[in-house]
Amino acid sequence: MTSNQALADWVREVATLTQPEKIHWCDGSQAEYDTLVAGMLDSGTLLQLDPKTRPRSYLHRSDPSDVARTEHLTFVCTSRRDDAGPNNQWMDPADAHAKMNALFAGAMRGRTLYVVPYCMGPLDSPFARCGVEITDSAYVAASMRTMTRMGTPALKRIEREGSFVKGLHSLGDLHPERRFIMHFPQELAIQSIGSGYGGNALLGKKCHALRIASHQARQEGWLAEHMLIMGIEDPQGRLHYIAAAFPSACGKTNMAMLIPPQEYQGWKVHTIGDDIAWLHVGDDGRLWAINPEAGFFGVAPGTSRHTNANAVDMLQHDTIFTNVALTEDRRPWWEGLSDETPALDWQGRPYQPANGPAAHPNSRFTVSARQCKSWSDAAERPSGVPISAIIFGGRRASLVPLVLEARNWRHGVLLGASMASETTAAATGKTGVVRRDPMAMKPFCGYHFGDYWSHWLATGARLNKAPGIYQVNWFRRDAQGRFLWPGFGENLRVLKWILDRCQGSIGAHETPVGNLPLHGDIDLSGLDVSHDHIRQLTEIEPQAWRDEMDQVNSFLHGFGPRVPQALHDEREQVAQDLRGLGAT
Ligand code: OXD
Ligand code: MN
Repeated sequence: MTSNQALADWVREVATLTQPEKIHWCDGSQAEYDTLVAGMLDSGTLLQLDPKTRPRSYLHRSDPSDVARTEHLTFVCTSRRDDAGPNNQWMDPADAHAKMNALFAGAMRGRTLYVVPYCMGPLDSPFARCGVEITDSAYVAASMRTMTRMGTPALKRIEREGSFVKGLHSLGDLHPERRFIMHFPQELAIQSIGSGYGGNALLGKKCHALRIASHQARQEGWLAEHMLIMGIEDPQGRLHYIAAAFPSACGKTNMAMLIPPQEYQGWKVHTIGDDIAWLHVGDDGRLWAINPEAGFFGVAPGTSRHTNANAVDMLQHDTIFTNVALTEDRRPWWEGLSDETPALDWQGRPYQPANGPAAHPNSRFTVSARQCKSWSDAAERPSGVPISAIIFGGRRASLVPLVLEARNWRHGVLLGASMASETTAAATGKTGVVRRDPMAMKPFCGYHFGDYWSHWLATGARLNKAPGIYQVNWFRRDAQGRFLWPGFGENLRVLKWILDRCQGSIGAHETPVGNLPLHGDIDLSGLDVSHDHIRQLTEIEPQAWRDEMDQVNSFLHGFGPRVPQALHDEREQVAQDLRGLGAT
C-alpha cells in the first residue's frame, strides 16, 4: 500500500499486536468519507440530523465518561525525567511501552484498522509536517479528514520525505482506568487508548501539532503554539496578522472569526486558524505563522448569532456535532444558542433541567474551515502570514487590565509565562479555579517549561522585526460579578489599539507592569461602557500587582534551575519598579 518501508512495517507490526478484522488505508476522498458516515449511521455511532435544515450533518454521542481531555492520564515519556519538566506527567519510555503494548494487545479484534496519513499545514509548505494515525475509530478517521489534509496527497509527501509522526489510537474498552495518552517525543510517536474524545483521539491536533511539534520546534528553531491566527484589515486596506494564545474554551474560535461592530464599517477579519500556530523566523527577520489544521473542533455552548454569527452560519451543513442536545425536529441545540427548549439532552434522555445542562458544557462541532465565511486563502500560503502582534489572554475576574503592552520581547515572555486563567470544561476537573497556564500551553508543552521559556527568549533574539507582545483580559468582573467589558465583536476596539501601537501612531501610559491605553485611546463610540468601568479596565492596582509578582516568583522557582535567569531578572525589575510606586 505504500513505498515507504518504515510505514509498511509499522502497520504490519501494529496489526499483529492489535488483531484487527480488516485494514483500510484512507485516501481522503469524498466517497470514502461517505462510506465511513454510512457505516456509522448503521452502527448508531452517528445520528442523522434533519436533512432538510441540516444537510449532511450528524450527532455523535460519546461515552458519558469520555467528554474532555484527561490531563491526569496524559504523559510525556522522555528518557530523562527532567526533560519533560514539572509541567508534564512523566513515564519512563520502556515502562510506557510495556503498559501500552499490554493494553493494545488484541484491542482491535472485530474492528477495522484505519491507516490515516495526514499533513499538518498546507501540503506544499516547507513548514508543514506529516503523520500517520492508526485508529480503530471511524469517527476519528472521518474527523481527521475534516481537521487535517488527510489521504493520498499526504501519503505521497511522506513517501517523498521519509519522515512522519507515528500515532497509534484505539478506543479500547473506553474504561477511564485503561485510558492513557502517551507521547514519545524522541521517537516522534504517540499512543492513545481508551478515549474517543477529540483532544485525546484526533492525534494530529493536541498530541502532534502541540506536544510533539513543540519538542521538534525547539530542536529545529521554531515555535508550536496554542494560538489563533487572524488578519485585521482596516478601511484603508492595511492588513495586519496577529496570533493570540488563550487557554482552552476561552473564546479563540469566536475571536478568530470576529464580526466587526456596526461602528467599524469597512473593517474586515481574515480567519487563518482558531487553535494552533506554527511560528517561524523568516529571512526578513519577521515572525511568520501557518495554521497546521484544516478545520475547527470548536466548543458549541455559548455560540450564537450574537457571539459568533460566522460560526452559526458555517454549522448549517456538513458538520459533525458531539454531545450537543437535540430539538424536537432534530436540529442541534446548546445553551446560549436560542430560547428554545430542547427535546433530548446530550445523553439522549428527555431533557429535564434537573439533570443539568442539555448540551454537555464541552460539546463540540467539527467542521471544515472552508465553510467559514471569514476564512482566508492566505491560510493555504506555504510561507504562512507575517505576524505584527502576539496576544496572551486569560479568563481573570480581577487584576489583569483589558489590555497591556509588554515593554519588549523579554517582558512579553514574562507576561506569557505568568499567564493565569480560570479552568473550563475543556479538561476534566473542577471549572472556575484560577491556575497558571503559561502561554496557554500548560496542557500542551511537550518539554520542560524552563527550556521552553529559554527557547522563546532565543527566538526573540533572532527577530529583527519582532511582533509587539500584549496581554488582554475580556473577562474582568465588577463587585457584583458582572462582566465589565462586552467582549466578542467589540474586542476589535482593543485590537485596533494594539495595531495602532504596533504602527507607532499613538502613545501609551507606561507603568511597571507594562504600557496601558491613554485616556480616550480605546474607541468607545456607540458603546455603552461607563466611565467608571473603562477606568477600572485600564488601571492597575499596585498592591495587587506586588502580590502577583510574589506569586509569579514562587511559580517560576517551582520549575527549578532550568528557568532562564533573564526571566527572573525581568520579574525582579517589575517587582522593583512596583515597589517604587509607593504604598497604594
Ligand atoms: C481544544 C482544547 O480542543 O484546547 O482546542 O481543549
Ligand atoms: Mn485548544
